[in-house]
Amino acid sequence: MFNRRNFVLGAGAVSAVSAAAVSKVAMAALPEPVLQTRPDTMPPLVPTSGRPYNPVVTLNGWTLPWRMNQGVKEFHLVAEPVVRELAPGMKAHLWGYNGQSPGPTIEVVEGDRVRIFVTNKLPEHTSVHWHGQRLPNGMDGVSGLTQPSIQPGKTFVYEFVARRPGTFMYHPHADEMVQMAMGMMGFWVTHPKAPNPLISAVDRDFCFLLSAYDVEPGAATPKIMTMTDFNLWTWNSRVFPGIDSLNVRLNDRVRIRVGNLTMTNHPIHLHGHEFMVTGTDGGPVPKSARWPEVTTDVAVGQMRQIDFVADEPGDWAFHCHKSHHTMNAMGHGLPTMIGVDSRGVSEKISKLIPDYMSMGERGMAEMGEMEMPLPANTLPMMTGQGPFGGVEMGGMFSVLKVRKEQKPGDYSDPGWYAHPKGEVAFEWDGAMPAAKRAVAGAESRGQSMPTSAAPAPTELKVRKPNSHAGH
Ligand SMILES: [Cu+2]
Repeated sequence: MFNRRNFVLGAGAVSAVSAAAVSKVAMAALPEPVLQTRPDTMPPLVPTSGRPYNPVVTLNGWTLPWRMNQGVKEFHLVAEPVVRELAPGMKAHLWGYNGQSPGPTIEVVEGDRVRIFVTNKLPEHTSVHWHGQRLPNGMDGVSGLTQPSIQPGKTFVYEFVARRPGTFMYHPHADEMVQMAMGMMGFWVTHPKAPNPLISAVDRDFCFLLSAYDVEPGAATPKIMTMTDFNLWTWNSRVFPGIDSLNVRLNDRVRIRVGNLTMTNHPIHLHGHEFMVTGTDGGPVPKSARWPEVTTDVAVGQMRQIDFVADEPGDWAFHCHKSHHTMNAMGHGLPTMIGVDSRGVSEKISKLIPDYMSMGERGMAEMGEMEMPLPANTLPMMTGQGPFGGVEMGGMFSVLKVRKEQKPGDYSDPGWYAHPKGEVAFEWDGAMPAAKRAVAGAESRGQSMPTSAAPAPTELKVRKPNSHAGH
């Protein structure tokens, strides 16, 4: 059983400011800022004050504890530079909130009066926009338009009633391109105060934000002027294999909430199950407007809430379907080498450079198999070891682990799925019949109309994949 105290103590790395600072902060009537230094998925923060609700689990993240002050939920966000581990082997110098990028998830209940103190420890001004919320115009956080920006060293107060339940996010509305490229964002969930016909109860409720960075191999700070050509595609500022799996119990009703703060859309795809999009940042989707999907596109600035029953045991891939978003940096600028005969070239170059390898002749999978020398603080482009070998992924990829044995409330990783006998694809070792080829000369075959003049015969000469010689 987790309560707030257990959460704070049990998490270990959650650190409040020192005792001396606490008393100073208390005198100033500010809630003490709670910081998180680890990138692990923290257990759900079960509420111990205010209306009860079923808390969310933030993938590789955590929920911000609050202080109840005369019926108002008070939170303290600190905008500051942070060091975020994107995956073991790579740390990025980002901007975030309370020690991490993304910032902590804020969870409240419909009808709650919420007061958020925002302290700016960045080198430039900022503001916080509460994406999707109904609130007084002056609390909307658009610097210059609805408030003066929060200067470095200053603390601003936002206060409003969380009027509608749903899935929201927060992010700066000041020097936005830079501050979001640096990782400033966080999740917000407003739980319904009473049973809502369009918001069904679930057993597990996960959330994460999509963000993208452009970090040169070997560097640690994102390039802030990048507009579209990002090279690290993250879920909550983590990339595969650094993204935790989503671990559930067989037949759990599962909800996953996704918000997109990158500069492109992401078709989020789940294997083995169909889901319904049950909500957006605009609210719950009417039942008549829901249909089953296995992929849902999350456009820029959008949020999607998907619901499904996890009734198929196994390790199910869950990822963005843009294949270059399931890769890490290093992928750019390499020519396509499939089918190119570079045997002689490799030999000649390796006389001069003994370690030379020509890459990509048989596809790119070999890049996942081989340990190429990389600059320090750089992740392999495609990596990850599964129970059957290399997974050859990066970026926006994780695994939904559905297990009969997973205990209610247990979010720990159960390890790899033990497949029932005879349920794994296997190599055919019987006879191979000769392939039947199409008859040449039938000019209308495979097209709707005959060509007016017979095309000149052409043949593309491609060297077939053969041995791995030379690698
Ligand atoms: Cu994507």
